[in-house]
Amino acid sequence: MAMTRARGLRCGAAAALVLVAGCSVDGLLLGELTRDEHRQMPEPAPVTLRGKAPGFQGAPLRLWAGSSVAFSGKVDATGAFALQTDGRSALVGTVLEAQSGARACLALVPELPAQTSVLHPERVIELAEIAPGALEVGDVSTTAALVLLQRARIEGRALAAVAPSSLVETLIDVDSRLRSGDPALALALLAVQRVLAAGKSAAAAGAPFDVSPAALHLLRDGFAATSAVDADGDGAADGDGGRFEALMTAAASGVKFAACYTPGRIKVVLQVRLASDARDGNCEPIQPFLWADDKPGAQMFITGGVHKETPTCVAGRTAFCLHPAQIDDVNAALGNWVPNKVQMFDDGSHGDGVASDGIYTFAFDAPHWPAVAAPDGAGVRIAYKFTYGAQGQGWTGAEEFPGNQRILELDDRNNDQLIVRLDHFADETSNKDKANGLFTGCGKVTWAAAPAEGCSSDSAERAVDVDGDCKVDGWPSAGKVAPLTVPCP
Ligand SMILES: [Ca+2]
Ligand SMILES: [Ca+2]
Ligand SMILES: [Ca+2]
Ligand SMILES: [Ca+2]
Repeated sequence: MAMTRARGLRCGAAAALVLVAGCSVDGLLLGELTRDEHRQMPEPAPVTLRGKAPGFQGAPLRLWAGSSVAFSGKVDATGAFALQTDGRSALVGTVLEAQSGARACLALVPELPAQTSVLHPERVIELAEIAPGALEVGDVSTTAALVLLQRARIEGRALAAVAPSSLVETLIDVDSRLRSGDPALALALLAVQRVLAAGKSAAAAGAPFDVSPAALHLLRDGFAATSAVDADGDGAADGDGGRFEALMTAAASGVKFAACYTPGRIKVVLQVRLASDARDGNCEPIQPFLWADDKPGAQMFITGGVHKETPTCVAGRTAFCLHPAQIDDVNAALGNWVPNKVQMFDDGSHGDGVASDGIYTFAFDAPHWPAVAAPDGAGVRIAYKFTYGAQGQGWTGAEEFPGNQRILELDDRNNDQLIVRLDHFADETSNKDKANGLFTGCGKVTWAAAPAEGCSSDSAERAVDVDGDCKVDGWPSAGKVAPLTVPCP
């Protein structure tokens, strides 16, 4: 009876907001509600992460998401903990830290799920069940966490940008190799144990580890200097975190993020940088507001769809082609050429790597095959354009340039199972299709499989210059977007 009553109330509340998937209780998924920004949604019950951190009785606990603390709690007097999250956030690639003075232990948490419904009761999840090797937060889990963190740093990725299933597989691999005495991992474990021992020194100051992606060293220089730690065991105090870092890098170089990828589909990450100091492909300053208005409160949007030169499936071509339903899906994801409808994000959400860095992100899933595998070398091709304006506004005063579109072939050039394309807003020298301003080009842009003499084929993902010195810096970071994976067989 009570349940029926609760359902009735729930339904009424939802109907009073905006219609979401009808008024069925089962349709009241948090994802739906949060996506549509229903502010008055009821709070879900918390999700609680439970585990053991022996030796850290009474110590504070922090759950790090990148460089910020997502949730915090405390280890109890018996060395156990129950860290409560709000049940609203699905946390991927976080690092749990128990810290007592200058001692700290870590555990990598591949994925801490959100509640799937506001009706679910509090959910308790055991750390050991979701983080292989983390039976307790101790030296072994610390070593595994640091090695995976270092692996991600080597690859220029955030832990959150590695698929949770890959983190799980890799933790299993690292844990089994730690137990079987893999030499590089054994040295890493020994280094962690020396850091833990050095943390007991009265002179040691501060938390030993820095798990933020931008950390200079995983072992803080300040800790190394005050604790006189000898992580590499050469008999001399290290002085800074460099020796520890080298050991973690050596261990991480033998580790790979194991993953099996979703066949036939790929995650596409479109990014645009809006900045006054950006330079175009001619090394000339870009004027971001040549066509768009620089209005207060304007937001970044993307729109586009499947390019008409994408092979479609017909009687004579049944592979390396798109079916009408697939074309409709991609068109819908990209906003089907309606301007100022599909918002991009620069607040660290929706896969955006860094909040407020002027790089806006939009990520979606698309059908995919390697272009080189197709008989005519054609992959899935899309066209798109950025607009900077108000939700629902038309093209005028919002689009980066009129009469043109940007073109992109979904071809994974750096083999990271992602298509990542970083453009500068209003850059008329990049993949702008018709009136292209690149001095070394021919005024238009071609597909890679159909090059034309003197023309640019800047129509795929590519390495970029992000700091405006006109020298390419490398592949753009995918931010927090992970490849599409399936559990490995
Ligand atoms: Ca040393
Ligand atoms: Ca950003
Ligand atoms: Ca790629
Ligand atoms: Ca550069």
